Amino acid sequence: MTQRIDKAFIAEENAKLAGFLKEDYEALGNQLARDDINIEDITAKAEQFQIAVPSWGTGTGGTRFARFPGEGEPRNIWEKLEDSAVINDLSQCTERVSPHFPWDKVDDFTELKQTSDSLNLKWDSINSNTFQDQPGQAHSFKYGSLSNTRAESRDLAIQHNLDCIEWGKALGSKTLTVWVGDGSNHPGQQHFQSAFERYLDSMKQIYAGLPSDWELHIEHKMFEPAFYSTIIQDWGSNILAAMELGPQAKSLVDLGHHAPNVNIEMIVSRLIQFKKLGGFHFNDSKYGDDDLDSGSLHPYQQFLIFNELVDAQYRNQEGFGPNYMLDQSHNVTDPIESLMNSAASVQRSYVAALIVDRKKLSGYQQDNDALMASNTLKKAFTTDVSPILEMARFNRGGAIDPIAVYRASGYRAQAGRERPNSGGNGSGIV
Ligand SMILES: [Mn+2]
Repeated sequence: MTQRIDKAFIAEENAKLAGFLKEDYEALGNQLARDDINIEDITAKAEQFQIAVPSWGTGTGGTRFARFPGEGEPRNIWEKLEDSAVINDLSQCTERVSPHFPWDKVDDFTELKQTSDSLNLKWDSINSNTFQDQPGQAHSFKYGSLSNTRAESRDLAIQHNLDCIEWGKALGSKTLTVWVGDGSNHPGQQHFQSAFERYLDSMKQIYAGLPSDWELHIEHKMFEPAFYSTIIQDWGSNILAAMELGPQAKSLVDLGHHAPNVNIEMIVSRLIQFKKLGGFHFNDSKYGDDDLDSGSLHPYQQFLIFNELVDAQYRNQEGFGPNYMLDQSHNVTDPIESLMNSAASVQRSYVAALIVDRKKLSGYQQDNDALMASNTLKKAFTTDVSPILEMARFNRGGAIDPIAVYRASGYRAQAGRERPNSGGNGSGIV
């Protein structure tokens, strides 16, 4: 097993930066105090923030053209857990891993749970996979899974999701996320209503197998692999399905799964209002489902989404408690570095949203003072909250500068020596 990064090494590296952090933290604390914000309160909340890492994100991603494997890629779920542990040890906000089945399927789930426990990791939402055929599969998903016209294919897809629930129970998960590639590529290929009825009928059978303390998250996506229509195309189809299924069914928002320029933060608000926001897949994009690193292109959009989330928290909105997860594809960076960077980027949006003056904002909204309302958000967004993020990590025993410590540790080179023959490992192209 690859050695994790030693705690003493993290402390040694932190010692080089602790003096600067103290100065920066004090300066920011004084700045926030002018607006009656206690920096310690914000830091305490930052320390509680958690975002899950996708197991498949620890390997190099790819496109439909090619995949360029990286050095020392994890070859199985055990090695994905090792990398996830490194990410969490340094970042201190990624204690949960979201698995994808059957890619991460093992013979002994008790052993897998024991391993994750030993690495201080927990399990987030279980992701089922009915968007590809497995070797030797009796009935194909070529023309859809849960909405397939043939009952044999639908039954296979339903059973796989029920299996995922059983595996998830063994791991201590409480959520099943269902995304299907079902749809059509030609006008007329599919009868829209009949296909949606078949999908709902299948989902009802999965919902019936859900333990009472679990949630079923439905993920929408407007295109790909079906390019004319998809069964759960948008948040409208998504919430309709969730409402049809029942209170344990909620909608999941993947930032890259919308039409260009859609106002995602408003969708988030609507889903919160009707107790249907289940969770997020964070990533960023310029054109479509690019799966770029979170906050790399549209940090303000990410902040505006968190503005809605923190607002719901602030108002103690009933039924609010979404799962946060990264869902990215790392093609040209070290996945461990990208995941640490992205987790911190999402955490930054959360912290910035915490320092929005909500009383003032509400007053400006009531008075229709558009400029000052907008400036109130901008003021929080443009405040550099880096010292809070660094202090939160430092207080929890993580790294003040995770990327620098990771690079200094030589972990990747060591993984390269210990994990030869990287190849088809179920990473990336999702
Ligand atoms: Mn996703």
